[in-house]
Amino acid sequence: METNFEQLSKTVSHALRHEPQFYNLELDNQGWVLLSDLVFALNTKGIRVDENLIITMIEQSPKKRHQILDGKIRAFYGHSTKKRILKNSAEPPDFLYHGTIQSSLNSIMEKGLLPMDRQYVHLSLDERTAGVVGSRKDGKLVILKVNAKEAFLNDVQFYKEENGIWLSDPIPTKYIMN
Ligand code: HQG
Repeated sequence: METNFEQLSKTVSHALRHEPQFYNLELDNQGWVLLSDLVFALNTKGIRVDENLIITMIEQSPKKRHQILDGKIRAFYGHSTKKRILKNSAEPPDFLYHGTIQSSLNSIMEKGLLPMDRQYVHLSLDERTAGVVGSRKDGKLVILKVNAKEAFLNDVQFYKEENGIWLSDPIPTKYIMN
């Protein structure tokens, strides 16, 4: 049977970002679990995978969502677990971008950019990538320019992931340009 890699990617993200406990998994403080434990956990849920299939799924994915290192696997971003995943803080470039939709704009311009259901705000290095992120939602795309360096210099924490994605703590309105 041919593997549906998109579905497998979603399932792995579900386990590693949102509901590890559903699979009897426990993420360490950086979000890692043993790859062999993940495979075992998925098999007990009736999902027939082995380590090679997961490696192939990651390799063929157009988006870098998961990382394997030293026999462990983690999701790069997107966590919603109660226990906060630790990220490496870093000094951001002058500007970062956030793709969203028109109907969220008033709230963002009132309350700032918030992580909502996730642990961190998601930012992109360029407008094009932010456009792809924002376009996942129904509604008119809006790309916000974030005065990241200025925010950083005023104690807003930023985090750089190895796949080029930037995360941050909540961004107050004064650093957001529409
Ligand atoms: C919005 C996907 C109202 C925010 C993507 C966004 C990305 C507010 C939504 C990654 C707000 C949260 C993350 C406020 C923020 N009031 N709305 N104050 N502050 N928002 O999905 O950034 O395919 O949690 O603009 O491609 O869209 O899953 O975050 O619209 O990489 O790998 O609240 O998830 O990657 O939505 O996307 P999300 P996001 P994957």
